[in-house]
Amino acid sequence: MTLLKPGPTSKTVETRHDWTLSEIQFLLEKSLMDLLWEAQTVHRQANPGYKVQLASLLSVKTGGCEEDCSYCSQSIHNSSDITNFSDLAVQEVLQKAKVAKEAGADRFCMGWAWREIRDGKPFESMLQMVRGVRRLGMEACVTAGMLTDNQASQLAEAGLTAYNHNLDTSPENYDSIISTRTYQERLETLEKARSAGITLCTGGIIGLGESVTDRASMLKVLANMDPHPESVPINALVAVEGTPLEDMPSVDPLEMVRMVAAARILMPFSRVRLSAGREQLGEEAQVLCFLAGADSIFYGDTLLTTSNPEVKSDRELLAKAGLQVNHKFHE
Ligand code: SAM
Ligand code: DTB
Ligand code: SF4
Repeated sequence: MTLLKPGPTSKTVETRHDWTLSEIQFLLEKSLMDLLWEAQTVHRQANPGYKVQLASLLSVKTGGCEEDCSYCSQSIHNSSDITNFSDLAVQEVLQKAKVAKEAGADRFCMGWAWREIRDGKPFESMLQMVRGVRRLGMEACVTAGMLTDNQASQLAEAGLTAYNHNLDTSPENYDSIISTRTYQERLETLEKARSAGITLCTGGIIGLGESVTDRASMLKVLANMDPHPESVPINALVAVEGTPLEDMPSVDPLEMVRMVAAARILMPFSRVRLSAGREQLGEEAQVLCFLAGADSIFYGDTLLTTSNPEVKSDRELLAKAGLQVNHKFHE
């Protein structure tokens, strides 16, 4: 009996930046079996071995944000209960980064609930945090709203690996979700980070009430960036009490699988991050997302203000699925 070993196929992966809306919508609406096959064909060539990056997330400055993002617990326009948080100091943050590294993470992402980065002491602390995380040998990612060219170059100089700023949804659906910042401003923020030599982490959320065409349209903006964003987080809405979207029905897990698969096909060499909403997905759907091309998760018991699967259960899941991680776990 001849055993067929799984391995790369002879077809080479093509990287394109000219995807049309109808091509992308066609992918999203394809038979799930065909979509998964196509995504796997790409993923096995781009990421042989199914390595998964573990990224830990920490909210450094929580709540009180002036923006009105209708999904977000941290907006002053919403009434979610997040009163127990206080801003974290440099040493506290670096201690948490060290713990995350020892737990197996190799990327540390820090969040500030700001409309835009402010100069002065908080920014100096941010730079120190970035330097400290890099000194630990981890990738450092910051998400803190809009930024200036000068701030972007200082962050680049401090060694920042990636700047996270999500598109969230399609240009067409955007105004129904956020009114205090424009889509164009989001694109300009990404451009500033890119010009300073920082890699981009940008993606979006499903489950906001958008149509399949909206999902395709958001993916089109991402996939037609040249170069592609190095990291593309796909979030499922976590419907937080006190936000206008608190009563949204939870996302069908297979819709996440479709988004991940489409993102993988469109951006073969980007990291596709299975982000918020994993608790609602269940193990089987997460495994399908890994098959479809997800190659990173947020790892740690909390996201920014909401919970995430426990480290222990994530380790078990990765082991059960036979996925490789970049670092060994330190018990
Ligand atoms: N204030 C910064 C900004 O908006 O860029 C950084 C923090 S913000 C919380 C980062 C991203 O997390 C948002 O753009 C959004 O895509 C995602 N996010 C926030 N709340 C979420 C929720 N309840 N469910 C799913 N994703 C969420
Ligand atoms: C991203 O796309 N998702 C992460 C990270 N980038 C910053 C944030 C998810 C937040 C989920 C809701 C919360 O915990 O407040
Ligand atoms: Fe503020 Fe970011 Fe939340 Fe929007 S998503 S309200 S910008 S913290």
